[in-house]
Amino acid sequence: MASEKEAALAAIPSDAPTIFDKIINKEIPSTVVYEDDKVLAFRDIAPQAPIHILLIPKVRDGLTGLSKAEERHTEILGRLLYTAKLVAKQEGLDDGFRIVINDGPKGCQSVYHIHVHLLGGRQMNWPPG
Ligand code: DGP
Repeated sequence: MASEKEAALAAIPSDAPTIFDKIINKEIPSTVVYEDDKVLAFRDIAPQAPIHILLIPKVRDGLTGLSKAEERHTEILGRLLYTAKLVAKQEGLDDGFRIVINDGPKGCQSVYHIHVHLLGGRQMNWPPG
């Protein structure tokens, strides 16, 4: 299986549908931990921490990555972060957690549907790799 870095370098940034559309449409299984009309949160298939959850907007609306954000996206961006806090609480991450948004090849992004990583359940280090 390719490393996350290899997957990111192999990924072609584009507006094409991604695997996350299939997860949203329940065409492929995922472990959903939170869902509302705008946001879906599910466990990462390749966890980098005991708790590793991805939060995504159900409608991408051009937001393939954070670098593509426009004024109209501010509401969903805020909602993703607020939902990350709710899910962190739900997961019992009371001593802290980490939020990551990878962007572009150098940011190690492999799926071009914006997503917030919520990581927790272990001591994090700094700086990240
Ligand atoms: P990034 O590298 O920031 O683009 O993160 C993409 C993440 O998506 C990566 O941590 C692995 C995860 N992922 C990729 N495909 C699937 C999948 O089919 N199911 C789930 N649950 N996660 C996936």
